[in-house]
Amino acid sequence: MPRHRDPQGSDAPISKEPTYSLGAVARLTGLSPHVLRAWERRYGAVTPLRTPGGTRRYRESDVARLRQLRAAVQAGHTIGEVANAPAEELARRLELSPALPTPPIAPLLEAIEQLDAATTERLLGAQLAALGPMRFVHTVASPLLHAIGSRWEAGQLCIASEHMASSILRSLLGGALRPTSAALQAPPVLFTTLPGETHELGSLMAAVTTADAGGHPVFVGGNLPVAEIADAADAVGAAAVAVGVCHGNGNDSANSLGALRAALPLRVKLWVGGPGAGALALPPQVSHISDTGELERKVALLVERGAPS
Ligand code: B12
Repeated sequence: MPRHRDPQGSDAPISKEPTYSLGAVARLTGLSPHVLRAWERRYGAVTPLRTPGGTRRYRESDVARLRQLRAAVQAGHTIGEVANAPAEELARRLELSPALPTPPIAPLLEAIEQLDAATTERLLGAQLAALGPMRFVHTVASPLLHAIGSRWEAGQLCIASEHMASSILRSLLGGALRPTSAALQAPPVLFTTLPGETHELGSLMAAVTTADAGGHPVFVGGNLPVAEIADAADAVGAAAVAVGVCHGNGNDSANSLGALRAALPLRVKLWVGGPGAGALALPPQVSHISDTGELERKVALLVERGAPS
């Protein structure tokens, strides 16, 4: 059971589920601590738990509601209108709100097909600067890679085009990983892929998500032997190792994960994510992270505790 130390005395657990501090919720929702307190006090938007010393502790349901409220406000509603709306009504209002425009990927695909590296780099760089790393990952890089995959599979795009685009994305996303000085204080999370898995961009994108959530990702590239991963985790003092499985190779991936789990001290968490992860028979003490939200929550807990637990 997680124990949350109350700075004013008691360290008794106040909830069976994980709970988050004000600072962690600010990072998870993008709302400042000031706004979080104001929405609670003035509008009763959420009512966090309190430790015996009075410190706020937010449940996952509070975080989910605050994210929904933030999205509603961004879509043009006032907080007063939506603060006490039931979740279904909020979801309906959000469905009716005009979505943020998605940048077109057609010009990018054209440049990639023509092996025009300068234009590809310029277009991608401009979108990264305009959207920020997270929106860039979800609205540009990810759909672009999936489109490249489909075209390649259909024989419409050559391997050189794919390699060129992958290499440009790798360097742009690598630049987005530069940690802030605050993030450097957080326990490192090592990102890589298992031996034989050359798809490393998904893992790099998960590392970008971790940086955005206030964590301290260390991306070491993919296709690493198990002993190398364990040594790298030791060298950087990783609190968690996050492995991306894309193509996967069934039993081999599961066996490598088992060997990696055995090679890491138990205090180091082992996380696995990516499109091929769900189908693997996971060894004990290996957690499947199914989506970005779950990764962000795990990172927030890690940052808050400051050390592996
Ligand atoms: C680029 C690419 C390559 C590049 C990779 C370059 C690089 N440096 O990474 C290269 C050329 C090396 C390559 C090789 C191959 N590829 Co390839 N490749 C792709 C492509 C186009 C993009 C993959 C990618 O980067 N996706 C990145 C993002 C967009 O997706 P994602 O992985 O799902 O990641 C997201 C989440 O899942 C999550 N996530 C990912 N990892 C992690 C980890 C953690 C811890 C967490 C929490 C979350 C998380 O975060 C990401 C962002 O949201 C895909 C097409 C596709 N549909 O994805 C094919 C694709 C994956 N490749 C495919 C194939 C078949 C191959 C080859 C076998 C081809 C061959 N015959 O040699 C080899 C496999 C080599 C090997 N053993 O690994 C198939 C896989 C089919 C399957 N299901 O098995 C695909 C789907 C293409 C297709 N449509 O057929 N490939």
